[in-house]
Amino acid sequence: MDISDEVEAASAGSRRAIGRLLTRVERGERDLEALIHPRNQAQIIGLTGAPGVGKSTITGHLAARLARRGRVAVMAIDPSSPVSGGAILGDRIRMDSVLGEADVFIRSMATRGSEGGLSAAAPAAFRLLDAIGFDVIIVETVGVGQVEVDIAAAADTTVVVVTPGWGDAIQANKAGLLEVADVFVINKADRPGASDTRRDLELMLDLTATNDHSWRAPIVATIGTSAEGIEELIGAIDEHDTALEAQDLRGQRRRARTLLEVRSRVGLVVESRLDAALETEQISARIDSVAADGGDTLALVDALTELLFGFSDP
Ligand SMILES: Nc1nc2c(ncn2[C@@H]2O[C@H](COP(=O)(O)OP(=O)(O)O)[C@@H](O)[C@H]2O)c(=O)[nH]1
Ligand SMILES: [Mg+2]
Repeated sequence: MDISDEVEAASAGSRRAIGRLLTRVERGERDLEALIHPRNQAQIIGLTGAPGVGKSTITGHLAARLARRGRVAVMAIDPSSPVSGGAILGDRIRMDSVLGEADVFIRSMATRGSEGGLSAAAPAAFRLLDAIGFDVIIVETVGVGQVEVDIAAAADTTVVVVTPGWGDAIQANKAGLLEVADVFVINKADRPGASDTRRDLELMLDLTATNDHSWRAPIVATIGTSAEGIEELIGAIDEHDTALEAQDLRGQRRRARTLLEVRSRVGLVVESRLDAALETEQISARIDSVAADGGDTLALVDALTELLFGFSDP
């Protein structure tokens, strides 16, 4: 099957074709680019938070309900494990157990040590999924690394999931999740401490400088295991979506995704050039000499910058 047939089949709903196209996107294949025409229609929902807070369970519930409105795709991004590994398998099990009969496309992406690659591939995958007709894209990322937070933050609506318990809200704050949250979920509200966590979040929101658009992230309590609060969560996501629309901010989110992808791709090029330069005999010898005799490290940095970009920053 050539690529244009694949695009056609994917648009018609073939899971295999969608999977193949996403693999092409992950590889950064250029031929695909000319064939996909963004509709800018898909609503992208990012879910992030620490491992184990219940993101996959909630994602499954959201996907099942939103599938009544249109075509839903889920991307589960895991920072560490290879595709066959534990966390991603856990994502699938958790999602499948709540999806029921819902027709949802699920794709797992592993970082496999290439974080830059992931932050390029994820926005590109959103573009593809939008182009081939998905109405909703839910992306689950672990809210620990910068890349994972960046990807979730580039969604139209970013949902930050925390659980009750001492300091969880504070951890989320430390990880930079407070600033990127459009909606907060306190999941596992069946456990003690949910109201304390809500109070902590409210306090931190009071202290966080609000940007000029007047959205304050609502806090929704959920119980993933029984789907309690999921309708309320969808309500909060819809409200944020309406606010984005009303304030003409959807384009800004799209710009953030474009920026993330472009920056990551250029970053990858620069990195590979740098790696190659570091391995040349000349530079390698200078590193040896600076390390051994305490030469001028900054002069070496200048030399490398000159080599890579044709200028050095004095
Ligand atoms: N007690 C309780 N457990 C939950 C709740 N939601 C999810 N879990 C459980 O928490 C564990 C981790 O859930 P998972 O969705 O995989 O979390 P993720 O790592 O954030 O994706 C699983 O065993 C879930 O069944 C909840 O509301 N209450
Ligand atoms: Mg998960």
